[in-house]
This record gives sequence, structure tokens and C-alpha cells, in this order.
Amino acid sequence: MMTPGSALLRHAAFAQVSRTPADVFDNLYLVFLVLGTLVGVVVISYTVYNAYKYRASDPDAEGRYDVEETPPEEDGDGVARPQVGEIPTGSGKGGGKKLFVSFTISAVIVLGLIVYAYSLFLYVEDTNQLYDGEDTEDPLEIQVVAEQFRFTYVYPDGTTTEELRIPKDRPILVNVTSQDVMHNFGIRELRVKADAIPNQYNEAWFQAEETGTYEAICYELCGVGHSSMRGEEVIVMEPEEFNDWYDSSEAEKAEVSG
Ligand SMILES: [Cu+2]
Repeated sequence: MMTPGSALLRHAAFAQVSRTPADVFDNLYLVFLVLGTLVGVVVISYTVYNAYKYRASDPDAEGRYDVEETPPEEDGDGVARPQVGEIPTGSGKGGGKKLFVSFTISAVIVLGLIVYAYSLFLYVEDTNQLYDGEDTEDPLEIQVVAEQFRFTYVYPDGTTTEELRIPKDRPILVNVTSQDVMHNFGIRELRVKADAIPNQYNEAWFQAEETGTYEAICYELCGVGHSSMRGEEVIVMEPEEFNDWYDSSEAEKAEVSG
């Protein structure tokens, strides 16, 4: 379970830890959540504040509201207030500055988010970096073949399984394709998802940080059996345990799978 606090800590420690796509997406979500909440609170509070500040005054003796006895320019404070139907220009006491400041802040936030989100996107999309690390293991490349209505996993040594067994703490590079119609391969908890399209290979990578069993789900409506294309078939193992399994014979593997 990841709390916003732990995400913040991990965010701060980016330089040290290797960033998995799960880290990236969770941080992106956190940034949008915090900024969105902040902007929402500011905008709504300011709206409510002004609605209250400029509320209708009490009616006069004849029951009329907001009757201006003198022309706006001459009512003492020197402020030319917009008339009904007039678009505010931001002129007058502090108006231009307010307009400028609010536009600038909005532009900085929006442009900042675009640059930030796009740089994360480039990072996640770049699978070449997985081979660059000198003291890290190369990724485990697994071919994911979708068909109506199941996924099949092909390992580098030719091992073919119907459940995805992977070691933790090692990048997994999946090469996703389909034998019939379009599917979409995804594991929610590991924040990985890729289209499975006939005659096409789509790469995606992820890294599991905890052992356990996860669900691989088809996220593209692919036929009458689509809803059955899900199940607890992703098994994250300790690296040694995984190596033992991977080095065992086909027959032994079949036995483990039951
Ligand atoms: Cu499917």
C-alpha cells in the first residue's frame, strides 16, 4: 500500500533509487492530485469570497437593490466599475496586476505540467536505458502472445507458459503481440499496459518490488470470452527461486504450474 507520504519520500530520493514505471505513474498521480486540489481550493475560495463581498446590499425604501446614486467615476473612491454587459479590462486599482499575475501563474503551472509529464513519458518509453546500467542486470525479455481468450508467455530460452513468473527487482521487458484480434495486456498493480495487435510488437517494461500474485487482464474488448481473460496468473518470485524454476526442465515446470 502506497501512501502519499511514502510517494513523496521516494520522489525526494529519485537520485538514489531506480525509478520503475510504477514510481513514475504514482508520482505523476500525486502531483496532479496535490496541484489540482490546491488550484481548486484557491479558485473556489476566491469565488465564494467575492460572491459574499459583492453580495446585494439591502433594498432601499422602494424595494430596489444596488441603486447607484452617483455615476461610478464620481462615487468617491475613483474606481471605474464595469457596467452590466461590459467586459472587464483589468484596468483600475490593482486590476491589471491581478490579471497579469493570475495569467502568469496559470501559464507556469500548465507549461510546467506539460514539460514534467512529457519528460516522464519519454523516460518510461525509453527501453534502451534498461541495458545501460553497469551494475544492474539486463531486463528479462518476455514475449506476450494474446489470443482469444488467453495470454501465453514465451521466455528467452523458449519456455512457454500460461502464467507469468518473474523475479522481483529486475526490469521485465514485455514484447506484446496477438494471434487473432486486438487485445490489451495489462497488470494493474505493476502499472504496465500494452496493446496486443496482430503482426505488431509493442514493448513495455515494469519492475516488481514485492513478491506476490497479481492479475493479468485483457483491457480491450476482444470477443465473447473477453471477460474471462483475467485471472491470478502473474507470480512475482524471489530471484533465486525464479532462477531455480527457470533452470528446471519443462516437465518440472509443468508440475509446478499444476
Ligand atoms: Cu482479449
